[in-house]
Amino acid sequence: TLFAQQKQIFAETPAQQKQRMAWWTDARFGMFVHWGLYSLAARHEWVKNYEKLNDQQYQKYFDRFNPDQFDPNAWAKQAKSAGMKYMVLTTKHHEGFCLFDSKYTDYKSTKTAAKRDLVREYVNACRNNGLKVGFYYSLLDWHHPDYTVDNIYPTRPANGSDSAYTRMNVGRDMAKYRAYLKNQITELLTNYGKIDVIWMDFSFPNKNGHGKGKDDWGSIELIKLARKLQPGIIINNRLNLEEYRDGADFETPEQVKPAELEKYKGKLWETCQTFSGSWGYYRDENSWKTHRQLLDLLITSVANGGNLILNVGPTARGEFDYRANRALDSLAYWMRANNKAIYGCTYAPDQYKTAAGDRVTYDPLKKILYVHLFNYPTDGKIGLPGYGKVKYAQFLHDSSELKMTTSGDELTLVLPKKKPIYEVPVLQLFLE
Ligand code: FUL
Repeated sequence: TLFAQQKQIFAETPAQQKQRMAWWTDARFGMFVHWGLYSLAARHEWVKNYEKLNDQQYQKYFDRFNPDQFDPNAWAKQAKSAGMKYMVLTTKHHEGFCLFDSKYTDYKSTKTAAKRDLVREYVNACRNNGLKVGFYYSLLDWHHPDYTVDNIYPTRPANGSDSAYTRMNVGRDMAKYRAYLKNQITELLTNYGKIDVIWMDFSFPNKNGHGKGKDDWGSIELIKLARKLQPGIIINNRLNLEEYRDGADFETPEQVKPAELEKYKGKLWETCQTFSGSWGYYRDENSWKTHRQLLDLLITSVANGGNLILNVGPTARGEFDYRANRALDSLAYWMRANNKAIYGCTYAPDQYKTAAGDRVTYDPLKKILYVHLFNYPTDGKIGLPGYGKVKYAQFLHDSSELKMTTSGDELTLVLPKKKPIYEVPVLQLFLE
């Protein structure tokens, strides 16, 4: 099989991998945090690239960085109360600014008015709140003098022709940049205790014409290093290592619609999603997802056997946007009552279908089905064909009994005509 032909760089069987990742597959829900100098520009984390800002033009954000309201404990509390079990913070995004005290650069938070290792405080806050700790780390670096720009992801010169890129790369030494990556990954995975997830972003050498081999970030070396320094760590798939079966642990469908998640069924995956259209704080972005859309993403992820990581872009002062807080509070309210239908759950055995729009999740250890009613019936009943084996039924949020009758393989439940207060009420159906 293809699987057997794939090269192995980490001595682990699939069963061991499953065990190593058990907390993550149970957790189902995490928080991404994109924070950096772009938070001051407040108009997308790619602003340096999109607006073709050079280092001098971008320098003002470094000079003005002063996150006086930074309180990672407050972040972690918000994540925890929303029912999230892990966090992933951008220790360095594409702009190159480090939120940690790296020995290998001065482009870091300790050299700004913040004067602090923000990553260290974040790590402590996660641990103090019982959350698993994740690091995002960008392989792209629009600041490093040896990072080789290319045709697709450079800070483009305004009239960027191919020869202009070639000229920009004169004197840049990718080997030195590779050493920098290794050094920083070593710092991150050595100086902060046990790290649970590393989310490297992103390397696609030889793909789509990108790099044509010359921009190799040394992905295999980085993966080996990460596995050596933190044997329990979970690694995402953005290091272009698909031929190495244990190079990556999970797939990362980005900003996909709920309907597209079905094709990942049976794999290990986490969909990353923004509350609005940007990862970094974007003051004037107004396309915020509704509570219902967020629940759809969460529930549909679990119903297809995956995780959801929702992103917050804190302001330059270090606080969550009030719009993010409001969305998180609504999720907290729903999760408090309904999280049993999320944690440890996955897709249900095939026979359990739902009406269009509704979803079903399943707890395989407890043998409990959870039917998520996106379209609540107002006629006082619901028919569920294929659910004839159900032994007992109740609402999840208050454990109130739902009277049931079975005829053949169809289950019929009596529901109150008035929809419960939750945006998506959940039926809890016991198979044993
Ligand atoms: C992308 C990045 O370019 C975005 O800025 C963001 O970090 C997202 C999670 O991954 O590839």
